[in-house]
Amino acid sequence: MAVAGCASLLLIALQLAGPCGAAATALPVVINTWAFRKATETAWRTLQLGGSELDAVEKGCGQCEIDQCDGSVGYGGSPDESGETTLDAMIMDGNTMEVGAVADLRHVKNAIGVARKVIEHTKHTLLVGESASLFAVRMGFPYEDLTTQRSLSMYSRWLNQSCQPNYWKNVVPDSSKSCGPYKRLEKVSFEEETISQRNVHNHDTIGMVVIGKSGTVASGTSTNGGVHKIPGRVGDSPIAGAGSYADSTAGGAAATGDGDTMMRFLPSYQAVEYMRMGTDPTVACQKVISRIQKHVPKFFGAVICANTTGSYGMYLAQQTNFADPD
Ligand code: SD4
Repeated sequence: MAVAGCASLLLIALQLAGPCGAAATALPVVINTWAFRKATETAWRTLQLGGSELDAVEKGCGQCEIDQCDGSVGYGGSPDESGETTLDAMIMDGNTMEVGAVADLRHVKNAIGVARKVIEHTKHTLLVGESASLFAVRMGFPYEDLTTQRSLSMYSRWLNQSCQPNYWKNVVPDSSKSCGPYKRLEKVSFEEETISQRNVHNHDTIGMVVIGKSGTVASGTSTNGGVHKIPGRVGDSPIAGAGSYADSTAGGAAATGDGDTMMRFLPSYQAVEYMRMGTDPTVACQKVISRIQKHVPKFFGAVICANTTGSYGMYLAQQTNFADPD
């Protein structure tokens, strides 16, 4: 049996047969954001070895956490304003509609593994912060430092350039020129963001959709979020319907990009709903991106979509005036 691989900068897919892209119709299918091929292959292998769709998502995204994919997944990336790496992840079962998620997870590397334990060992959906870390330790995950030489030097470079860029506004001292600590300005102005720090170079979350032979859908994400984020910030990735969504009666979708914007629109949920109505996956992805662009033209992000026949597609909103952080 030949496995057809299909890769671009934004989407990688593995499927038993059929041409790359939206016309393919074979199950199972594994798709994920970005060119994280090892993650795709790990998920695929998991299915071939008899693992479930959830196992495949967990192992596939977990591979990226081990590999620190593009520095945007796993430990040692995206230091926040205090220099710490924190992780967001989720996993969703499209049969039972159960979700397990962790956000602002500290000191534990395998975020999607912990998210899976939230499904298996709790009646909750989302655990956050240091309390999520304590839960992880109870579940047997090691408690360790997520800082690396790379994240330390990113952090000190940022301090040396007056904490630029950052995510503050309407504060004193002027956050576009100086480091904090900041205090709020009495007069709040609503100026448009001029230069975005979110772009194709620093937003490489893994989002994955796996559809098994029988049409069972699972999805998941894992990320270390935005570089130099304000401590406590949680993005779209651990939020069901935002970071990813799975429904075995329709399909699955996952998002990558500017989570602060994307989470307001629940693009993964919306894309699955379009596919439920019969919309082609590429068009479903495009429609949800266009809806966000109507409100936030400069937003950067992408969505990948797959339906239960094994067709898949993606759409990318790429702004052109971004600043390269490196
Ligand atoms: C976030 N959406 O935390 C994530 C980052 C990301 O590709 O997608 N990177 O906003």
